Amino acid sequence: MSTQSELQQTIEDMVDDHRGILAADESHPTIAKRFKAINVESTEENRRVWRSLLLTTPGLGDYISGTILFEETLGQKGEEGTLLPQVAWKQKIVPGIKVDKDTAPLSGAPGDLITRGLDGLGEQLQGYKTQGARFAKWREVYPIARHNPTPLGRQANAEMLARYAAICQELGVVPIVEPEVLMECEHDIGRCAEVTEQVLHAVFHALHQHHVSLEHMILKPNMVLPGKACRRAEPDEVAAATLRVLRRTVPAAVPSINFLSGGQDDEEATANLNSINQLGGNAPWQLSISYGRALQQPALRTWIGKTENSAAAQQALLKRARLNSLARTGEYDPSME
Ligand code: 5MM
Repeated sequence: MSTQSELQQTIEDMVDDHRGILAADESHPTIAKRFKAINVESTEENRRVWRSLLLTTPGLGDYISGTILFEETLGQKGEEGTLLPQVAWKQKIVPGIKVDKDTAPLSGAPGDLITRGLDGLGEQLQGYKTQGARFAKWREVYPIARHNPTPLGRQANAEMLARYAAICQELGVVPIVEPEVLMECEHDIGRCAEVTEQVLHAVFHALHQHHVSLEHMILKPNMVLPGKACRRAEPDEVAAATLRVLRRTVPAAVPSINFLSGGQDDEEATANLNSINQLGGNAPWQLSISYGRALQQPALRTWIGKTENSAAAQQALLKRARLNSLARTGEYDPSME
């Protein structure tokens, strides 16, 4: 199969009008934090058990079309001895891989960050492909402050995302491009809109310069939200602000926009997606999810590391996946919770 056909097939398998992506790609420090909250130690075996529980949830493939995995998970097996990427694909959930590493301060731009991991990425991706990964994900992180992100920060981060995406596509791997403007700040929704618009503008400029095929990528942005220290915005306000920014910056050739949840609670993230789809019904892209916490948190709190809670935890995951699927068509209502 040519790389072009591989890319097209993966997009067709991942993008439709009712499913979304499950982000289960927490790095070791992040999963340790999530497990600590439920008093579970982050051992390789516990991570395997948890991620196997997620991917073997009966019916999950009705609502989830792709899952982002961490490197370790690609080589782990479920209880029946099947490799987890194959377990996912049994339910028509396309397995993918997080390839970004940690972040570091960006020299010359105090307050801005840059993500590491580009060295040797091509070789790594070839290995991940043999393990079943058909798409990849790279996240750049943008904290908001009075002078951040700086123009240099926006440009350098966009360049990284574009170089990563071009490498992926050369190898027939669909890139998820994730520029995350953080919520953990004190800004209002207007400032988030301003920054997100600048960031996405720089990202699509860089993608164009690096000849990235927009038809064969997925954008994973933040919603436009006030910082956590501010009052919470209503879903219709979030939807209007988010769609305004996306319409100004994201070309219609991009097939799907899959939001991260970014620290919103699970019901808030579903309500916001619902309003975005109600208001954006005529948008040129699918408007979907690539949630980590907002899909996993209720299941994690139900599981608390105990085998006897596994089935209930899977039901909790399935409920969030189903409600977010309803939100894809604007049919979610908080009374369904
Ligand atoms: C922003 O984080 C991504 C989406 O998760 P949320 O919906 O919870 O915001 C997520 O895919 C993230 O990139 C991974 O969990 C990896 O994060 P770390 O911080 O471990 O690299």
